[in-house]
Amino acid sequence: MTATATVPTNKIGLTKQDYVGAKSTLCPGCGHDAITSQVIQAAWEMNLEPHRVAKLSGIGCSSKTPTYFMSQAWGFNSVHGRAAAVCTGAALANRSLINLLASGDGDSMSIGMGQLVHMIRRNVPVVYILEDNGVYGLTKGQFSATADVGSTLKHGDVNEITPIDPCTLAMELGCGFVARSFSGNPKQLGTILKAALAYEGTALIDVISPCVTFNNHDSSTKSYKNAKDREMPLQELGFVPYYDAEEVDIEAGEAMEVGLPDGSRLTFRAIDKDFDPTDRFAAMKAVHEAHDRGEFLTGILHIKTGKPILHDFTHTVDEVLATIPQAKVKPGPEVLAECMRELM
Ligand SMILES: Cc1ncc(C[n+]2csc(CCOP(=O)(O)OP(=O)(O)O)c2C)c(N)n1
Ligand code: SF4
Repeated sequence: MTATATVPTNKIGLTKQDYVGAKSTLCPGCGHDAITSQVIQAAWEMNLEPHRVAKLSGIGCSSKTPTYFMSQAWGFNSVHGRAAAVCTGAALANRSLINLLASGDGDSMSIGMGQLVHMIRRNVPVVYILEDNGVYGLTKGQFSATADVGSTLKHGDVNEITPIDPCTLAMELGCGFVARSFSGNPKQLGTILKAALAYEGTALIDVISPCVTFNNHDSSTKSYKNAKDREMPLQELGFVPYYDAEEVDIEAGEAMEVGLPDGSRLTFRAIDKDFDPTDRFAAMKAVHEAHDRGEFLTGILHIKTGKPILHDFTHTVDEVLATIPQAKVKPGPEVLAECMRELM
């Protein structure tokens, strides 16, 4: 007789399969699908309740990502560049939602830039995954605003325009969780995603995610080969989830530890000993300097906990807005008449 294999479940009794979405229709080998796998793994390990998750996106190959994870979560595939605004609205309407947003460098850094910067200023609670391939994949591979100077398109066009770095931009705006990873580095990406889920406020993760169809040739700085050669991890990251945080001792040594709002703990064993992720200005400088050397730093670039978030600024109520009775939110005719009298 053969023993029946039991499928592992997480703390809320769900299997990893419960976090999977529809089958991907992206090109085989697209970096975005490697990111989806890590989102599924992190959501499962972090015991997310699917009915509490809002998946938001704009338009682009990257913006299809939410379709490929957590079928049972709420999804809103908005128009190009508007995911941040829709997410801000969702957060205001229901503060118990866990917001997961997937966007592209085209979606975020051009048409959606205004939305993104105001989302960061307001510190909207969201894990913002920016799937960065340096091109507009969906519309056949034109340069995006993150393309490096000197990087070429498949047919030889050279980008001459200075790129925008989403991470230094986010740090400039005061974002308290800024990370960069590479879709070819699943271990690091998975840890960063779990830490972002344990964070409160906007967590921006820029993930270099090669477009195998339009931007994976040797003279592109965002090809798999170039990204592998140029990636410089800053730290060996460790994550102790909230449910183990009491029991697990952090190894003594050079590891720095940051407590996260949900009780989880993030540890950093520095590879670059001079790098301090709590010092935002030093982090911005280090990112720029690495870029000038032709490298890109990965890991947690900046972290600051305890910052006020959207709900502190706007004094949102705990109740889900849609459940508040009309009589409580709609001023009656007397209030309206009083307003009119004041205006006369
Ligand atoms: C208002 C509007 N303008 C332009 C487009 C065309 N468009 C669709 S996706 C896209 C860019 C996609 O690039 P990116 O966000 O980097 O995602 P990727 O496909 O590379 O993952 C553009 C310009 C559109 N859909 N809507
Ligand atoms: S075109 Fe590029 S970004 Fe779009 S699915 Fe294909 S490989 Fe991915």
